[in-house]
Amino acid sequence: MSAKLPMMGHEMTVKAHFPYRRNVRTIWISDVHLGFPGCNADHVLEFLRAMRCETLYLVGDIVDFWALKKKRYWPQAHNNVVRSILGKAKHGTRVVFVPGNHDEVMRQYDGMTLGNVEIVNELVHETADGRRFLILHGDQFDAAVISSPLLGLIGSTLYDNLLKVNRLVNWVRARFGKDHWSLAAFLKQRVKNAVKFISNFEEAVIREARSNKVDGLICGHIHRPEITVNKDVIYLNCGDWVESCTALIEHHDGSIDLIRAHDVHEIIKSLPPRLKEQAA
Ligand SMILES: [Mn+2]
Repeated sequence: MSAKLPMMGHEMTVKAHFPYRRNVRTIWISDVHLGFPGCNADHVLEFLRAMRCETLYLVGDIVDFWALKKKRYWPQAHNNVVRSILGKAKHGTRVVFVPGNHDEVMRQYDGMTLGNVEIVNELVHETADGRRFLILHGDQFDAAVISSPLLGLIGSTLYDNLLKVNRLVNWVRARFGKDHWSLAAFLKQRVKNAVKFISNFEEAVIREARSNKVDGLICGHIHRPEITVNKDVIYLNCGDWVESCTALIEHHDGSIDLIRAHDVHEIIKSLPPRLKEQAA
């Protein structure tokens, strides 16, 4: 299992004389889970405002209809994320929504364009350097990994409770000046079955990419950001906005990186006041 996370190299360096708005060719985000209390909507918003792209792919589980069904929860910050996305769609960004299992109600609108947002269940993206990547949410591979107990955990009450405990731990840690720590990520890394689940998932992804004769596959679903080069196919996972707060970006030369919202936040924080305003 690769732990390679090429986070933020030189590409996010901000020149002080340059207004902060990062221009990239493509952005992929997934598993935002709007409507779920664990969603870090403020980070999503800050990230979306700091970035500009030609194409924005929403790779599923953007709105968490499962959570909304359990409890109606929709704060202003969640509205703002929707507005920001629709605003981009209105002002020239191609926005493509690839529904996930938590927003699978949208899958029936496959092929439609609603309010400038294209809804497509799966599609191929071609990078600037001519590589082809299949994009889908990733729950399609659940059948291949059905033996895993972790699978049932994602979206369950136990998982929600784990995240609640995690938030409490981080509240305490923040008071003592400690860094953010992800309990769920910690558990996922350590539980043997979880590791097996993730490797099974990756194997399923790689098989699918091969059978589609594409250079790689981009998905979300398992809340684990990843870029793994696997001989003939590349596996890319956007991560999520409940724990990792990550996105995939394609630069204008066609190269793809994972970036962390945390790093975007640190850059914005360090900007002079005038630039900070522009970044907001
Ligand atoms: Mn999902």
